Amino acid sequence: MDIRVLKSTVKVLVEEGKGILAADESTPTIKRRFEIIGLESTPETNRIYRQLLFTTPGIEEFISGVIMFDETLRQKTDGGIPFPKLLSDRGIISGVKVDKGKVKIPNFPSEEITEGLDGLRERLLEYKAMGASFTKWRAVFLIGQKTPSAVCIESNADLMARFAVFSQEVDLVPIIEPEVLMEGTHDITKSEEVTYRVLKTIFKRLMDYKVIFEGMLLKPNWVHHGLDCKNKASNEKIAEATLKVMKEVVPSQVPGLVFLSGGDSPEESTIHINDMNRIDKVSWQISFSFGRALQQKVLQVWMGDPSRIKEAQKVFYKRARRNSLARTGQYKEEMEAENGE
Ligand code: 5MM
Repeated sequence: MDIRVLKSTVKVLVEEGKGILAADESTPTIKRRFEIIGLESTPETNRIYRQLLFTTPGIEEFISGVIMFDETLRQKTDGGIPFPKLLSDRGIISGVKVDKGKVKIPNFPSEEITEGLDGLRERLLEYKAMGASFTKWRAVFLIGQKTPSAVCIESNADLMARFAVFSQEVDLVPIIEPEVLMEGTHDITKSEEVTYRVLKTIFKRLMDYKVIFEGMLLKPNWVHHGLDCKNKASNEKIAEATLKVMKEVVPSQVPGLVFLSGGDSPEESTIHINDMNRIDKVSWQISFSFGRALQQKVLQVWMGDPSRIKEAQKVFYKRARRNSLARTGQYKEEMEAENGE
């Protein structure tokens, strides 16, 4: 392991004014996203869509890295350029989701653990040879009457720590994504308590495995009321509560927090990043690694129609730019007005 390689990758990923595009939807997830726009997901339609994103003019100003799914990392542009090469030629680094998805835990209804350690060492070497510099592993935690359970949190923490050490062993920066889901009726206080518990357990396990904090990134959820909660928290409260938990649990050596959007709207997601960057000076960079919040409007404009690719790319460029401004607290909601830039 070469810590200098890990540090230099991290430095690029959290460069000021830039964030990560999460385009690593697995086969079932991209199928669901395409269903909304009435499009069938096939390896070819998936490729055309990812090409739309990756060839958007100017995004390298705002996007430092792209997380891909295994299928995408192996795909090429119409002109035969492998996606990792296309991106690196534009100064964007490639990452890959290496977990193999979630499975139900017997005896723990509604809880899941993430799989993917079998054969991981070999896959990591292959991904690295294909041009990946970083990796990602996601685990989910559902808030309910009795969840998340200690078994769910502890087993996922252990798996994540092992994923992280295997990645660092071959100089790939691990992004650890423990997502406390927004689904549910819980209020923001419950989300704060659960997010704290989950992250505390994970960082303890990362420390046990001697994960190098300087060579990893955390991809957390924000502390947020449940989607079906009647008592909705304000954006200010969400930013404050999120920073409070992060300060309590995230070691200062971790270079950056690259937030997921978790189903919040693109605008709200940008506001949360902006607010957190305005509240306080903190030791880590506060950035984004959005899937839906960067892509939702792009899909709605594109609709699978080749004649709408340029228009969809303009939408992607604007969304990426607004998130870039949020990295330094310079985003303003007025920018959302049609001609607001
Ligand atoms: C883009 O979706 C990623 C992969 O999810 P699946 O394994 O369910 O297909 C996901 O990990 C994503 O990177 C994060 O959830 C962030 O995306 P959002 O939409 O929450 O910003």
